[in-house]
Order: sequence, then structure tokens, then C-alpha cells
Amino acid sequence: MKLIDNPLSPYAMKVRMILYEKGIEFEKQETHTKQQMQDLKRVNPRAEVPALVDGDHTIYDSKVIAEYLEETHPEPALLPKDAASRAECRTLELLADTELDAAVIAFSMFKFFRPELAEQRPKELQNAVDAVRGHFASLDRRLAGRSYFLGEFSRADLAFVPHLGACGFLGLAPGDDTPHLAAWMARVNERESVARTTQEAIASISVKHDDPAFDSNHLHWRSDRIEQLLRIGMGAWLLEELENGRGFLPPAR
Ligand SMILES: N[C@@H](CCC(=O)N[C@@H](CS)C(=O)NCC(=O)O)C(=O)O
Repeated sequence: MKLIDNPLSPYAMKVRMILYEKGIEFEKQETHTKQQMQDLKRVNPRAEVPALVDGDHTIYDSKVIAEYLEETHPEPALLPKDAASRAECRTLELLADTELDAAVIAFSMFKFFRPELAEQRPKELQNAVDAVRGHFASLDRRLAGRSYFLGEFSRADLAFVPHLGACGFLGLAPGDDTPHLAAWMARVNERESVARTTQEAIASISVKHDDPAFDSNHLHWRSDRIEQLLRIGMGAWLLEELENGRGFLPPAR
């Protein structure tokens, strides 16, 4: 089995953690350069990581990969047993992959990718911070009285880890005002799968590549991330970015 990924992608991180949790042997094919991202298009027409190659089968989108791994390697189970809880688990994973990811990416524009925006657009920065904090508060309420999102550890926990971990990296970790979420974060960070994936992400930051795939002057924009920029008042900025070639959309079919 081969995972085509990048150790910094939250979606690839989720899949790596699932593979480690399930003890599945796999080969990593990391995409660090523009050429590798171009090559990825043959496997995933959206040219996004992660993608999984298992024999003759190619699977992409982290949720689809996660479902495939659950079906082919059911133990240890990362989905709850009953149908209603499974639905809740999938809904939480969707929330992490869509709205939470989009809120964190919008915030990261001010804190990481385009730091000059913080001074230029304080109102929009505040909107971006409020959106992330809104997620923290609602996740904190869900976790009250529970060790994990569904009581027992599940894929929902793994789906949230990379996005919330990124918040910490960006200087906005869940704190004392969201104690259940902060305690959950400390709990999941102790898992081997999470610690290992986080280490791999940190190690990859310092490695420099010629012609790097992820270039902060040429950013990938799609789906919910665009919706979030519109919501916080950055729609005109995004259009300018696309017009100036500082942003791009996934390839059309
Ligand atoms: N819905 C997809 C989203 C994957 C995605 O957005 N991947 C980003 C990295 S986080 C990517 O590969 N972007 C392409 C690029 O930056 O060129 C999934 O769940 O796998």
C-alpha cells in the first residue's frame, strides 16, 4: 500500500494516524515539489493529497480513504458500533474537514502565509479569530463529561487533531476558557499515532526542497476555504490573489 501525501497536510496527517492506529504497513510517497504535485494529477484529478494506491486501486479524498481502510482493516475499529454513533462520527469528521479546516486556514493567512494582512486588515483578522474561537467553544461543549468526542476514542478525534494542532502552532491553542477541549488535546497528543505524525510534520518543516510544491506566494483555494474567506470579508482579496497568480483553484475536469 502506498500513501501519496505531504506530512504537513491535515488530511494526509489524518490518514497517516489511521494507518498507524491500525498497524498497517505502508510506503510513503511524499509530494514536496511542483513536479510531484503535477504527477499526482494522474492519480487524483484534483491534484490534492492524500491519495492511496492499494494494488490496482487508487483512492483519494481522506474521508474515502478512511472508509476504505476501515472496511479493509476493521480492527482496531475507529468507527463506533451502532449506526447512530457512526453517523455522528462521520458528521464530526465532516465538520473537521470542512468548516474547521476553513476557519483555521483563513486564520493562518494572517499568522503565517500573509503576515502583512494582520496590520492591513484588523477587522477581518478579528473575524478570523472569532470563527476559530467559535469552533473551540462548540467543541468544548461537546466534550463536557467525555474523554473523547464519542465517549470512546474514534476517527472523529483523529480528524480534529491536525487542525487544532495547527492552531497551537499559529499561537491560538485551546486554553483555560475551553478546558474540556484543552484536556482532550493533551490526551490525544499522548497517543503514539498522533505523536509520531506530529513529529513527522515538524521534521518536514525544516527540510528545504528545490521548486517546492507548497509555496506561500501561490496558494491552493477550494470549496469551504473560499466560503470562509467570503464570510470574514476577504472575498475581494481572494479575487485579487487569483488574478495576480498568487492563488489557484484545483484543475477543472
Ligand atoms: N477533501 C480533500 C482535501 C485535500 C486537500 O485540500 N489537500 C491539500 C493540502 S491540505 C492539497 O493537496 N492542496 C494542493 C496544493 O496545495 O497544491 C481530502 O479530504 O483529502
